[in-house]
Amino acid sequence: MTIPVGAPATEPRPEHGPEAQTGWASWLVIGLAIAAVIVLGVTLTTGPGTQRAQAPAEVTQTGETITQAIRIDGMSYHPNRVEIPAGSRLVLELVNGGNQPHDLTLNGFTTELIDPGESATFDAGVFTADTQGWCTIAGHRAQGMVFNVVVTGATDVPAQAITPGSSPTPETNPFVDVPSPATRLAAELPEGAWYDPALPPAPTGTVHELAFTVTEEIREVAPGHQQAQWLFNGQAPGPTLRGRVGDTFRITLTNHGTMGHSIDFHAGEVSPDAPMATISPGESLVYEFVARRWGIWMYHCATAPMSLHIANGMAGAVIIDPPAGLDEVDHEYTLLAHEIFLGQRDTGADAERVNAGRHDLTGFNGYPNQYDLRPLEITAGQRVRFWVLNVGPDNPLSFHIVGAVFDTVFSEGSYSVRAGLGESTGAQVLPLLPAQGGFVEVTFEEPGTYTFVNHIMTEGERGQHGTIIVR
Ligand SMILES: [Cu+2]
Repeated sequence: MTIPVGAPATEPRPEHGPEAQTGWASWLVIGLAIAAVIVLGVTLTTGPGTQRAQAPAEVTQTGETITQAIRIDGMSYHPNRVEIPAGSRLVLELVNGGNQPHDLTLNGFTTELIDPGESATFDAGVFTADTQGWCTIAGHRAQGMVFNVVVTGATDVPAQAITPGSSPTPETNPFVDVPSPATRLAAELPEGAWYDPALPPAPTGTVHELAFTVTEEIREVAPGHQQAQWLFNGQAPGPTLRGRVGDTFRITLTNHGTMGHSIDFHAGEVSPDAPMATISPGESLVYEFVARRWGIWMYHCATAPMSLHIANGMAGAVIIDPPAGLDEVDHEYTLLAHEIFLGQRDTGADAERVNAGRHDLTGFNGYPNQYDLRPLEITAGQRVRFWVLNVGPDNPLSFHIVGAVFDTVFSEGSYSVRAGLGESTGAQVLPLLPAQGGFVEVTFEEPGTYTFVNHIMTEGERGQHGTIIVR
């Protein structure tokens, strides 16, 4: 199917909008003396930051139309550059050979969303200066998805800078004042931000049928700052799933967002091609896997750039119990560690900052310091298992509880220390790279205020820090 995009080529688009059309007509009638005034007027009404070409006096429209076939593959246009004579019109025949929807904004015009396998004819208008276009889907420009039009034969055209996809990485966040630790600890946890860390037992039954719906919504991600998040079932992290070795998980993923999304369950051992495919808005797929191995496993959106989709909230945990069950404890909690990238309200995590690995805050379960604002509460003498998963997207976690020693540590398939084996040893941290997970067990013998932190201290100070009150 071909989507016609933009004005038909037989009805040439104005180069600069209506005011510029007036400019050209006046120019022809009134002559060179007045032209300078009109050019000035066009410049003023076009405004700063526009991608439209300015009208140099030396270039007239050649009337030529250049048609170029462009294939979209991965995060690039092939070719990603075209040379055309100054004053000619460019029509692009775009074919999306990739696995997710894309578009192209160029010269002040933008295509509709082009789904995988679809094509579009795009009249990008007349060019008098070098111009850069890009895909407007979140994060794609930062990944280098740009298209350059280079004009030839223009004289005395001021070299219009081809706007790069990224500006120099700022030292401070240009979009928001990042709340300080003092501000964060004095804040109230907003309604709806609380993520209950208590982990219920696995539900009965051996087949777990679940619906996962993707939405894009504005949420408070740090005190005083709301921004777009991309969510599985309206929450970040996504729902924690639990079952036993041998159970079947059948997840129906439906995309109610505005861009392509997908899901990848690390607990599954399946060919990625079909179940992990990116689906367009409005589409669904079924992802089925048998959990053959126990532990805590990450799942996440696998649509590029994955860093941005994970940074915007698209990650969660699957917990699989061993066939013989786990040791008895009084409480089980789940803590997912992650970075937080602040950005503009409507776009969410800033793609440039994610690409540069420049996070502003960190958190457990979606919000910085949330278990300082609403601590975990247990009774002295109780034994607790903390399941911990680092969903990143990028940075390591050194999970530590101040005042406690872990007598049991399980990570990535094996116990390193285990209570009851008669060894007088223990562990002080559970270290986890992104996508690694495990659990620790600890008995809190004495009342007090304990804290759990990322012992990579600056990361703990950015929000991976919480409180356990033992009474
Ligand atoms: Cu996604």
